[in-house]
Amino acid sequence: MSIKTIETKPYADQKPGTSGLRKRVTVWQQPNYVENYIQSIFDVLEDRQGKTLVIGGDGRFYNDVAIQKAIKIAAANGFGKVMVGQGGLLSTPAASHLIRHYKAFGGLVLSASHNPGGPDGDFGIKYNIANGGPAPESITEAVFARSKVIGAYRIADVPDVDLSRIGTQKSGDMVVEVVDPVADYAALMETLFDFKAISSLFKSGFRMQFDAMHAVTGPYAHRIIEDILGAPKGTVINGVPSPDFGGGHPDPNLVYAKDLYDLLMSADGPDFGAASDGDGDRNLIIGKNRFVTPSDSLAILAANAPLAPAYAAGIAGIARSMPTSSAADRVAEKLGIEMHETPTGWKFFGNLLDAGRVTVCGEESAGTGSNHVREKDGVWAVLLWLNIIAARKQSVDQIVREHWKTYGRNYYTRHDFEEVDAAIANKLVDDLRAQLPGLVGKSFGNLKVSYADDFSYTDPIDGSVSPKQGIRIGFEDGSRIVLRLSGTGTVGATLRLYVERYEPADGQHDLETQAALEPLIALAEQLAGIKARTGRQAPDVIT
Ligand code: VG1
Ligand code: CO
Repeated sequence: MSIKTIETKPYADQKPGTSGLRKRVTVWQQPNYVENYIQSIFDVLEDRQGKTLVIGGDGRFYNDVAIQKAIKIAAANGFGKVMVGQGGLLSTPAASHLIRHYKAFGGLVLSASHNPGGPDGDFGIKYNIANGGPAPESITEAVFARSKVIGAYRIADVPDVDLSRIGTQKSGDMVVEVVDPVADYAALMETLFDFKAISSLFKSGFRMQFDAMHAVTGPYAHRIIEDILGAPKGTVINGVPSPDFGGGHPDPNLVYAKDLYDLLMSADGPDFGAASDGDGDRNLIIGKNRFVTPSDSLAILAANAPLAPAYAAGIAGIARSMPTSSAADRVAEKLGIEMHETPTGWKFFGNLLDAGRVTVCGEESAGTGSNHVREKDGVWAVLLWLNIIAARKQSVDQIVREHWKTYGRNYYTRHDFEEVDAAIANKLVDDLRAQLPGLVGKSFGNLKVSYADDFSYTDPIDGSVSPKQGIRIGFEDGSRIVLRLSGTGTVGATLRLYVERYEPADGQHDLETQAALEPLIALAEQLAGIKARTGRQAPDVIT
């Protein structure tokens, strides 16, 4: 095999964010941009010689170009084998499963997840380690450091691999195995859930709509929900992955999946609605006349997990990202199990899952998952909901209401201000941080501040410290205001404001969410001045 060493100049901006490196496609199209980044990853990985690497992506624009480069660079860097999804496709959780199942060394996930695609959209690359999870900060920081000084990359001078053909080929001396992206993942799901009970549910006339948003979960949902579980054809819509997600925005929230929401709120709508994001790790759950907030979904899934065979013996603990509501904390308290609050991003759950300290994890951004893989998993969450509905023989609305009657309700919302001037956003956060010491003990109306800090996380397993993970202002009644900057945006800065208020089990559970949180939203504006400083009238997205 002929291996070329190509001289290159470093780029200064290859700093991975919350979940890998995400940039506009036009940035990735610069000379050697992809090559530099992948070589920087490989440069910090010792012992890769002869090992197996999993590669797959969400099928977005540039996936096909980047994947061929990745294969040739892997061949030139001594990997023994690359396992890649047919057509270059693998959902993020399926990639995580393949890495674990075949004991691969790691994997490259080509995705910008919920960000829009197409030639003017975003592309991204993320490295996952041998446990199947996103690389921890120690690795992502080393990759960034390497990318700033890289002087050359190695690439095999070989033809492209035919990714349409399942089976084994060669890229130079390296074996390339093209696999069915769905088969192993579907088999895993079958071991976790009561497929018989879910099939019977569909046979009894239960109606569902799954919106794959023209993204990667289409093939997974068609195979598992329609072919294996027997839901009628047409249950899955927008099920063919397209490079620009059909021109849409593959973020399953009430703004971009509004059609699904409207359908579920209509008189003759189905019983259950779900959607997933670009790379298949997020989920949206909507029952007939009942939207389930992701934070509530985490709590409900954790409380009911033992109804699914995989978790019948109970769960060891729960972890949630810091901005996620504390609904799950109340479940953990009742069950007497461990509860962990981690920074935003799935990489912080890996150690807790590996150590068996937690079984179920979740984020307010519509990510839930368990110890079956090391990523959040959209289809998994949908199947667990179906399993719970089949076992409890109740509607989503009934399940949610009973949950609130047992644990109380955490009213919760997130307001996103996107593409804000980065200097203004940073100053705003700095100024709020400076106010924090003076806030503790202060009262605003009937809200008394019990703590105010910039969240710092010490990993209980490896002791690593991640400071400055977002500002938290907690009140004595359990209410909370959180403000942080997004680490996945690609233009300017995105400010995320998270607001939460607790209403006890015998309290008011039927208030409209924004109205219930209005005093806290107003207080956040008084303290941080987002609208005043950015000139924005309203958030771009409310979830
Ligand atoms: C967002 C979410 C976070 C999630 C991350 C990756 O990060 O808030 O919860 O883990 O996206 O999700 P940020 O830094 O923009 O707030 V995915 O589905 O885009 O990989
Ligand atoms: Co995603």
